[in-house]
Amino acid sequence: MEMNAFLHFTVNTFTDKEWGYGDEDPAVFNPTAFDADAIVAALKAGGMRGVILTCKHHDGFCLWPTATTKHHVQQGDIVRAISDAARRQGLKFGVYLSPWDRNSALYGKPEYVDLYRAQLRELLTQYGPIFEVWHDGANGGDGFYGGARENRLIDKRTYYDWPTTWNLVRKLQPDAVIFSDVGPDIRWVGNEKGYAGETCWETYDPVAPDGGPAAPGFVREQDLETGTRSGTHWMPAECDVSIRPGWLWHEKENARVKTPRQLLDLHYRSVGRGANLLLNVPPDRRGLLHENDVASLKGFGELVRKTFATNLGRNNVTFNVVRVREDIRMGQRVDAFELDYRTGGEWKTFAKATSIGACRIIRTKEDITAQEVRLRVTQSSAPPLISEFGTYREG
Ligand code: FUL
Repeated sequence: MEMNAFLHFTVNTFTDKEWGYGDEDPAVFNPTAFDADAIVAALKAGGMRGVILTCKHHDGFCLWPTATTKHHVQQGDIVRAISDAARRQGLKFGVYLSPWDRNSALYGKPEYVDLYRAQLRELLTQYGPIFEVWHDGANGGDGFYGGARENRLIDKRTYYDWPTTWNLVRKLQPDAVIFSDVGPDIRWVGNEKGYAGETCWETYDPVAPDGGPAAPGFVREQDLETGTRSGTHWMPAECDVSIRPGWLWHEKENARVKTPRQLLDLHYRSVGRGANLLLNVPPDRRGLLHENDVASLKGFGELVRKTFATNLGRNNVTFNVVRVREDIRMGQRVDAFELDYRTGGEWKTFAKATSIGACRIIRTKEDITAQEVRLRVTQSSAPPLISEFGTYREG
């Protein structure tokens, strides 16, 4: 998929918070000009292929009229509107459902896990094909909890019984990929800044901070950026990052939207390191993306399209971007490689790197004009299978 959008939209949009406590009046969620098609069109212009919506964030407010709680949208169905708009415009739709629920009186008890699964069942059966299911690792702490207003800590390793939940996802949406700190299909990259490690293996074996079995929210974070070369799980990284400082829309951050160039740099450091970029663009109180975010997405989409529109190939040309791909259906084979160019009779090395995987992008510091460019695999775990090797000029 390479690039997907994240939509953080909930009561917090209206209370100016990042994390709602769970005691918000559902009536505060009142977008005045909600337009799912306009949101999706802006994401599409940014080059996004899928969109993942926070159907329920930590505050417990559900964006669809769920039968599991009264704490949900008063009118309409935001999940329906976004999923329909996505499909109409050719984007895939995915769901974020926060395991931590600061509204539910049941949170911390075994019954809550049943409720969480019932919510997931609604989302996975009523909104068409789901391409990704996103389980957040932020889990447990203080909250409203139906009026108890207390601190509730859970054992992250055992409380949710994740394998049972993941089996349910497999059964209801066999084609969906499951995201969490520990997969099972794609892993968190270990930071919320939008970049993967300079070396980033598609393989990874989850390890807990204490060396034992890991779980969402209970993982040795420093391993995630790089993965595990000898790992037995094929679990590529996903880089979640917001276009703004916060995940939710805040008026005061309207002037702090990342520029198209900053986003292009993130593209190089996420997609260009074999990972997915999951770019959050939060709707505002109108239920639209702010004009600054829309402009930035448009500029970013154009930059990526222009940059990779023409593979300059072997025609004595000037380039500053190289893109290489391995045929990952046959695994990740290359351990290290170098790039050389020839001007006249002389070959010069201009880049040395390690992992390739699904995609590797090298942005050179300066423009290079060459008669020939070559890729030398200096170390590999099996015969290398390069499926793409192109030179480009940044747009
Ligand atoms: C974190 C959450 O606590 C943030 O609010 C946000 O949803 C981010 C994507 O994940 O763990």
